[in-house]
Amino acid sequence: MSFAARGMVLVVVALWVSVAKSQTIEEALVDAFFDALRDKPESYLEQTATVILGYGRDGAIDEKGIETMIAIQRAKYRATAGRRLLVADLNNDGEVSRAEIGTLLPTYSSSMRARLVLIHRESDLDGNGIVTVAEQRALSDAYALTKLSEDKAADLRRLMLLDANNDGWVTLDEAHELIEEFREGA
Ligand SMILES: [Ca+2]
Ligand SMILES: [Ca+2]
Ligand SMILES: [Ca+2]
Repeated sequence: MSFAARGMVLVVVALWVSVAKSQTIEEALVDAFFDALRDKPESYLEQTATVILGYGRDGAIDEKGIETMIAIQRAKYRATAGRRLLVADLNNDGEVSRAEIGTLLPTYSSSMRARLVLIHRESDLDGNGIVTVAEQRALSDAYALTKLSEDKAADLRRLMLLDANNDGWVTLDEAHELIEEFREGA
């Protein structure tokens, strides 16, 4: 076998191993999801109801609805994080300078002063004293991802596993029936 052909075989094997591995991880996570469902059926039923009532349509939720929910919640967290700093954007140019922070500080209580200074410092990624729109967005995004992490998002997406009749929609009845089955089986 030529060197190139051997290289190709290695790549194919490596890809196969990584695909097999990722499937195993996803399978393990699916198992964990159903274990959690068995452990805390009420809490899952409540979570599913919240998702369906908040972001579903006609008493059901689909994949798109779950994605919308994730996007809306992350946007809210970004807005919360952004507000903390944008209150100091006194000249409304979208950026927050150290001078603007300095002007605002005396109007704040001592604990709030410390918070504002720390947020500004943390957000000023290149340390030039000005938090630009891009820096602000990066920090807000990071905050949103700590509040609604990829793991948590994956957990929400797994609610689609409750779609017993496989029509692409999870109804509260489906969630309820499945949880009842678990309860009887327990
Ligand atoms: Ca400004
Ligand atoms: Ca900066
Ligand atoms: Ca269904």
